[in-house]
Amino acid sequence: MDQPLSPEQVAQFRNDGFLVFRKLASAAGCEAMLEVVHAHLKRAIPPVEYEAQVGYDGAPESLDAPGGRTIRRLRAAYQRDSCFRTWAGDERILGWLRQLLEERVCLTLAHHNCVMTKHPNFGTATGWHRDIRYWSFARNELVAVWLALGAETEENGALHVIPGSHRLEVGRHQLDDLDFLRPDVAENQALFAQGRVLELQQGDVVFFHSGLFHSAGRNKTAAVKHSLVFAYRGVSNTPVEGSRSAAAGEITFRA
Ligand SMILES: O=C(O)CCC(=O)C(=O)O
Repeated sequence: MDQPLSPEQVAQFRNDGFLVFRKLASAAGCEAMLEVVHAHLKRAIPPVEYEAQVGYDGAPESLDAPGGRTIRRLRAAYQRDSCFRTWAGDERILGWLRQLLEERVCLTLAHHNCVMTKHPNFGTATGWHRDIRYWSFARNELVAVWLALGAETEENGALHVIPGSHRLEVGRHQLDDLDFLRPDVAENQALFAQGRVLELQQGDVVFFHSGLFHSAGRNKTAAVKHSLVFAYRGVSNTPVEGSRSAAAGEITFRA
């Protein structure tokens, strides 16, 4: 590990549920990854997820509807190319995750493990949610590592987070059928008011807790936004047997 997280950074993560690292990846590294991303998007190299399959509000109705084949995620990023594997195994990231999770870490191949794209026009917004909602592990203690391959701004659909919301208890009545926070519930409106946008530049990274409520808007610019996202867990935080979280396996790292 280059430099361990300071006690202040560890305390900030525990309190806020996220940490931002500026310029962690080099411009050259991001551009090399973008080259691979563009080639895979162009040929729609599987596995991919289309906007029509995400099914969020405003998404095209079917694959054959206008915009239906807009790619939302290049799945299985780890398996796609060595540039993504090298990033996923970056010693600085693993060291910091080890500090936060207080044990050796592994990367779960079942969740995130993708290049998220947000296209103009057909790229849909994502409501306020916790990643853990569809994940099944012994504990709600995973960390997503989100790398901005280009600038992420309010305009092109940057992440929004509610600081500290990984520590909140929310009632069933606050959530809709897909476990998004319901916009029509007064308690939620008070939460939304605490949301803040995480504007990122190329190479910036966000670590965020699997219980953190986050959302993202539409892309109102003319250029596609690309982010590489992996999820990590402590080795003792095993997936529930038979669940989707257990289905794809994991990558364990030395030390
Ligand atoms: O870029 C977005 O719309 C948000 C993606 C996200 O939060 C997720 O897939 O968990």
